[in-house]
Amino acid sequence: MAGKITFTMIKPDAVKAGHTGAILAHINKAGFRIVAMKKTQLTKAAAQAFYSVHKKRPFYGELVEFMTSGPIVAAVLEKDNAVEDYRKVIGATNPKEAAKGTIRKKYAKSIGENAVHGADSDRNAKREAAFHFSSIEMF
Ligand code: 3AN
Repeated sequence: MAGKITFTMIKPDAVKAGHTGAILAHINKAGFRIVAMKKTQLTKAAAQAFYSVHKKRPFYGELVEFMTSGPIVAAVLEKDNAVEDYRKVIGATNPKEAAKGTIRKKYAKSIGENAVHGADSDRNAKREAAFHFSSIEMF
């Protein structure tokens, strides 16, 4: 059975551009409950560890650089079928290919600076939530 939890980050481009409030409203309207949330800035070591699955990809260095370039908003979200449904809400990785009305279509600039992160599996959602929040920070 699909899990009820997913993990998201509003990335530095969207935070810098002032889209945090609109993106959180979009998330709420799509039926997600915020279980945990914080504004923070990733250190280089934290970003490298968070994206370690992408270590061999050509964009890894660029991704770590970008994700540490300014504050992010990290959040754990709850809804039935959370991971899959949230991937639909955010849209394709490349905003040019993202469906109309999705967060990335509305707020993302490019494939690298794409406004939000969404976990891609239940296992990663749990890992990523635990990376940013302790059990007493989730409600
Ligand atoms: P998604 O975030 O849609 O799950 P992934 O897991 O393939 O996409 O990529 C993780 C992150 O790496 C993306 N959110 C994006 O910021 C960055 N990224 C992916 N592909 C590229 C690319 N071709 N060039 C630059 N950055 C990329």
